[in-house]
Amino acid sequence: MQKKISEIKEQLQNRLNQVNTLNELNDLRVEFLGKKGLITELSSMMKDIPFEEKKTFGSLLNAIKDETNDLINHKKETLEMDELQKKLETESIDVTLPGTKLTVGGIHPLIRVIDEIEEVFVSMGYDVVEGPEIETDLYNFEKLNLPKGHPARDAQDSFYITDEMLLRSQTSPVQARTMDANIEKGPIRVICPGKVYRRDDDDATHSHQFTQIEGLVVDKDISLADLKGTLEILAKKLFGEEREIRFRPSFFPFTEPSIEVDVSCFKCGGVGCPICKETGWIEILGSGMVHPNVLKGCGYDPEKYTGFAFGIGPDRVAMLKYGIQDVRSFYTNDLRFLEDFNRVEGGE
Ligand code: 2U9
Repeated sequence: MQKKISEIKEQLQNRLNQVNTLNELNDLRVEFLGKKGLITELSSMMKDIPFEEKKTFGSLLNAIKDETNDLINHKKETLEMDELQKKLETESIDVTLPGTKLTVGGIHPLIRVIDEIEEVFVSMGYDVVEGPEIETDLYNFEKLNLPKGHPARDAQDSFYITDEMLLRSQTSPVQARTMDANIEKGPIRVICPGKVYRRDDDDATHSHQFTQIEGLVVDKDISLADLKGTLEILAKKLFGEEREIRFRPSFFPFTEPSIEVDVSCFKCGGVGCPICKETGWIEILGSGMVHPNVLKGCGYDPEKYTGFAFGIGPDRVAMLKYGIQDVRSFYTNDLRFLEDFNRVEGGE
């Protein structure tokens, strides 16, 4: 019997040395201590042992059971520790590694200019109003004193969808809608930024899609002096406090008188350089006093109310301010252009 126990012990030790996983260890436990295990089988021999030896045999049996349990449990602990160690090694986090860089978008140059202009006018109490890009002939032309047959509504210049619908060719219909919608026919102070569309062959200075910001003030006793003071503030905020503006007579169907506005060159200060084509002045804005027909057409009495309006092209302003040579770069979404611009303009 002693021999048998020694054999089992030796066998257990050999098998334990071969075990590498917890699953294998479980199989081994069944093999030795399970219902049909080697040690359990040994217990069944008790009935054949002479009475006087039963006690010794029982003690040996208990001892080998305890020893086997201890050895298996110890092996279990070792395997569990190994597993944990492996996990710690493979899943460890190196806190000194540099973080994953998140790509953050920048603000588009046109939006920067639009934001800047909006800020100037919002600080003077204007509302920012947006409107539809698909417009009716009525609001895009008719209400703006552009009757049918006027050269500016020539199909060459606009994208007509039907006889009565088109992609707006200017943001002016938004102001016309604002006047119409004002039930009390009271004062208005708005700027209207947005995309506009004209049939044009795209090149470095022309785009069939571009942006505009138009402004409209309607109130009692609004004069050209108000227009001049307002646009002077805008020019200084956009191009520097030393800037001056000058008026030149012009013609727009929706304003009378109509005025083009030049700003003294921000590059040379007015002495002449390539940016201002040696004139010292840069043409920036169109403006004028709202035509009485436009006021009337939108429900305002031109005897009681006057107003001024202006339009500015953020594309042109951005090109001048940031030295951008090709208007198409605003619309082609070339990341090299946008990223380059963001670096210059206080991105990363
Ligand atoms: C209403 C009444 C009057 C808006 C005006 C201009 C002059 C103008 C151009 C400047 C640069 C367009 O983007 S641009 O090419 N705009 O010259 N716009 S007055 O006059 C209005 C608009 C709406 C109801």
